[in-house]
Amino acid sequence: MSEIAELETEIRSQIDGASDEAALEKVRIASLGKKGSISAMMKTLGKMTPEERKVMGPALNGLKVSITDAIAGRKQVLGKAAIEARLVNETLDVTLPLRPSPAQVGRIHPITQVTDEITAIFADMGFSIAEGPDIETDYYNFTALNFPEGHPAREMHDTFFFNEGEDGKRKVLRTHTSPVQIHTMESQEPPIRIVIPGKTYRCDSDATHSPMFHQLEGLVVDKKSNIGNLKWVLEEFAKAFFEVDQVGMRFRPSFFPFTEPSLELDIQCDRSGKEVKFGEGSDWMEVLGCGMVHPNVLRAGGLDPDVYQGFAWGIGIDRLAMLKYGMPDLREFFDADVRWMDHYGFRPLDMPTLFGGLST
Ligand code: 2NL
Repeated sequence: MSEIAELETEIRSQIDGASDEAALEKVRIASLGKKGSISAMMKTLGKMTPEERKVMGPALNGLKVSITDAIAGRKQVLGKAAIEARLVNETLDVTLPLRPSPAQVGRIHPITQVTDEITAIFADMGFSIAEGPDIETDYYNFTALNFPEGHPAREMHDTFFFNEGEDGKRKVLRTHTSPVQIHTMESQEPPIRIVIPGKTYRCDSDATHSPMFHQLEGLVVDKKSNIGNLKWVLEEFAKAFFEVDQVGMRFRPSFFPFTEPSLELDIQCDRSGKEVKFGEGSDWMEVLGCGMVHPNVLRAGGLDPDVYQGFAWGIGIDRLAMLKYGMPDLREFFDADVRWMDHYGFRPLDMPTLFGGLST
């Protein structure tokens, strides 16, 4: 067999043996490329006699054309095979169920939900939301709120104290959100209409007490704010929160250092059935504490009690969440158990609004 025929046989067997397009490209470079075997043979033409060249020239050209064609043919076959292999491997079963999105799986914690519900109600009445730090000075947590030093009322709050600071004083984890109202009175001219949701801390733990809990306080200060206004605000709140048209209310005298008079609000309820019904019935349920702001507290806020007067209230968010959504043990709120969250949590896109129905 001539040299050319031998080379052709060898290259054709390499072409047939190429299992993919990359391998075929290697064969092309090794034969037709600048340094390829066919190109090398072409270069020998110059050293041949004219007679030899007359025979070898057309033969080599023929080889080049036939190998080029063979590679193109093989390339087509391999390309088709590659697409077919992809079609087999990359099948998509469109009948499989979709994986749920994070917005479908995630849950809003009942405390967040109830905080959003309560703030939506007061925002609708024209209240602003105020916030402040969890770590407070003794002055803002107690003294400014009419708890004199050494006064037994300080013992009512099982306070978490920090170690002494450089000034020899011990900061505290706020035992209520009331320090925020003092900061607001110091920095803002009346009329003041604010609600303050937030975390509060007391050293206490059982089925209805957690060392970290949540409060929402409200404060109104103006020249003529009175207890009639307070009663209306709380009645509108109770109707909206418990999602009823009428609510029987009862105020009982109480004591808080920062209000005078101090009152506790009960709403009527019915516990005869499986679930508690709010707004009507023969039972009463304690909902919140309130009162007229004590003159000493107005003074601490930089306001003249002969010019201004105000009312305030404090709601335990965790307790209200337990009442409204029937959760028996407060400690489960903070266990971070996904099964509990799945059961009691709320869907993230169902935002509480007054027009949409708070809890739907
Ligand atoms: C309760 C009672 C209450 C307030 C909080 C308040 C704040 C200022 C002035 C006057 Cl700056 N009052 N807050 C008033 C009455 C009651 O909370 O038992 N909450 C769970």
